[in-house]
Amino acid sequence: MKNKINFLDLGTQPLANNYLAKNKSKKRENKYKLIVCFDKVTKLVSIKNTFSSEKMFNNTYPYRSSMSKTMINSFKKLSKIIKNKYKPKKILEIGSNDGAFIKNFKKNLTIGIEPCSNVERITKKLKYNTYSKYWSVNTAKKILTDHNKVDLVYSANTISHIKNLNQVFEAINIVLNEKGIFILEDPSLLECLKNNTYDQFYNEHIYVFSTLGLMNILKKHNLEIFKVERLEIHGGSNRYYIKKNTNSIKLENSFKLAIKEEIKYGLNKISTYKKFANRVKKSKSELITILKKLKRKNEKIIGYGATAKATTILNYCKINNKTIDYFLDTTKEKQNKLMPGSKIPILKYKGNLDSKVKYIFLGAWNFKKEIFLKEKKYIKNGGKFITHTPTPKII
Ligand code: JHZ
Repeated sequence: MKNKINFLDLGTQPLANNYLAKNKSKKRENKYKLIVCFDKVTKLVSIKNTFSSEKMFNNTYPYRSSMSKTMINSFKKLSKIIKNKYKPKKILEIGSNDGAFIKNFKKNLTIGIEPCSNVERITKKLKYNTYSKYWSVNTAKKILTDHNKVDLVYSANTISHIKNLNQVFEAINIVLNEKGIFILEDPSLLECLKNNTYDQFYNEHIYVFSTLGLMNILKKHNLEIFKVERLEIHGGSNRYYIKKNTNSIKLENSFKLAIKEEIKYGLNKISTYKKFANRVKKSKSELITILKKLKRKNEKIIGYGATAKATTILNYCKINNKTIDYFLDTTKEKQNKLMPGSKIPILKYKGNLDSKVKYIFLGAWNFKKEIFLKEKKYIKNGGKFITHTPTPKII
């Protein structure tokens, strides 16, 4: 703990994916102090107060990976590369959610691990080989017994959600072939700092990884990153290609470049994070100013995409339903519920936006391209979006 320095305080927050039923709006929510810290030794950035996996990922989990075309296309593209380049006989996905990735493969080729049983049921129904379990050494041993070792492990937006990284990587070593590849994909800390997307921090994102930090933890488990692919997805993610260090694949330039760029930006120094924290404070006051100005003119503002990330912004900036009337979302499990903390209602996205709405707060800013394309009529008719990244503005 001595090595960890707190650098950002995002206030008191509810659990981000804990959408409230309308009749439970008076119920006291579980809240915590969202503080972000930097580990001087490992260079990992993590949140200070965490919840158990059972509290966050259970049989009422609302998030579905298949809700965006961008995600579906990204998984499709990667699957093609995997099939052509690595030709694995067995693939394991950690955090298989509703099957957006594994659906690109034959059923006998993949194994999925998804702890949220309500979500895992979706892939089980489709006859995919999925387990409703948390990723751990015990789960890895079970996979080994049932299937033997695998050639490829893939995990997107999941490893950063697990506190005990040592156990995560120990478990990877159990199931991965000596020549196997582990592909890990998560939001990039560098992009988060560059774009002031402080909403990447919430209870589920225990870590926001840099190549530097991840490399240090992997090293302890004789695992090494040999390639880093930069993705636009989720506002800038890194796809890390990892191997056992007994595997003779050589380190690619992209890995060396990623490290170089992170050091150049200062991801190894606390001063960089302190500067980011100052920018976050400024971002908060600028966003509040924009919203207040619009409300003074009696403008109606709604939200688009009831994301987990939006919960951090709404609660940090103390925005409630006096400012944003409602959020629209395509996810059935979120509709007719209330945003955590701010209690802003979430309505079903039906395709045509209310013509009285001139301003939309972009909760799903990470799918801006997809959403702007979908809403070109609204934009053509003068409709505006409000975003907080890279700096708060109306676009
Ligand atoms: P999206 C979740 O975070 C939780 P969130 C989790 N912790 C994580 O890491 C990421 O996902 C990967 C809606 N939408 O992906 C669908 C529309 O309504 O940014 C989703 O509810 N219309 C596991 O919640 C939300 O927006 C659309 O056109 O921050 C997007 O959520 C589109 C494109 C999306 O993740």
